[in-house]
Amino acid sequence: MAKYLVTGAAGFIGRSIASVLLARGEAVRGVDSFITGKRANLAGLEAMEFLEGDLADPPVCAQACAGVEIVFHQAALASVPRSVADPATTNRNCVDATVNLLVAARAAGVRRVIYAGSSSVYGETPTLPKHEEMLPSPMSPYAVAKLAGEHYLRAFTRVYGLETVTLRYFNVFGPYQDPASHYSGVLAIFCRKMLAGEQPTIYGDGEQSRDFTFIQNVVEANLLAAAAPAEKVSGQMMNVATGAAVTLNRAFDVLSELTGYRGKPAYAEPRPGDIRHSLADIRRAQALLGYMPQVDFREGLRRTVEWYKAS
Ligand code: UD2
Repeated sequence: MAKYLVTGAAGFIGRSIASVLLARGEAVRGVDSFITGKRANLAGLEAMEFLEGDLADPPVCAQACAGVEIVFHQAALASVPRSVADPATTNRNCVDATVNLLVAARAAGVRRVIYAGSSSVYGETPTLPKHEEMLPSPMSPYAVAKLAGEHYLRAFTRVYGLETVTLRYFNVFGPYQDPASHYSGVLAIFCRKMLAGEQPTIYGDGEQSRDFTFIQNVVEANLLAAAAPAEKVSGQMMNVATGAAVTLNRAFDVLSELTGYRGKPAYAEPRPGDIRHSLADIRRAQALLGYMPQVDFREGLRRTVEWYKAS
């Protein structure tokens, strides 16, 4: 019987967590609807018990949670512009799915749920770095949905005693991130295009910045959140990032070096719902989890480019 459940196991972050758990010899179940997850991402995860299904269907959640002790809830429709184009579908796949999962987790006697939160919940507030005491100010339907999920987790801790932890990820990138959709993360899109010799487009002037976080740091934070004592972490939310901001223009320059791309980027209108600057204060995750980012932006990007080249 699986001890761990990874939702969104055919997605970028989910498959990365599952892979490390399996390498440790853990019994893992994965669930994915393939709305954005890819079958190809399951390669190498053959030891995982896999369930195809949509968490917006309560019976799928019940089946997924049966016998499980710890859930890594990574399934989501992760994209600001997708949520701007279709808020109801984002709500279904982020909010309904999360509530259904929590109800099933409680019914199945799951001990802890770790949730993929998002830096987008901070919104366009001038304070930098963003720290967890700040009042959230979500700007996009996606940010609202991610924040609603956090609140549901906390409510389930308060009213039912389910252990929950929210990790607010800041712009995660790395191997297995889908580069092919226009809803993909910017670094994945740029890697694919620049390796193919195609011109990438920067929305806005390129001076917007992000605390781009390499996947390995995020996986590590999840494992720490699973192992931390409940009295320290249950009902808490914390930033998971590197604590360093990089502008898109700078990211483009580093990628030019790493990919050998010789051209200039195209510039287009800024994207609606976009945030200008995002940078995390990571002291809470350091204090509560002992989290320290192991891989910095440049090294992470180097590994990512190597991976896209090889795949
Ligand atoms: C948000 C969250 C992030 C995560 C993610 C899920 C913030 C600060 N971050 O990421 O934590 O939850 O949503 O999807 O809210 N861009 C271009 N060219 C492109 C694609 C994007 O210039 O081809 C720009 C885009 O306009 C934005 C930046 O790159 O200014 C980053 O965009 P993104 O879609 O990679 O991620 P973002 O910041 O919306």
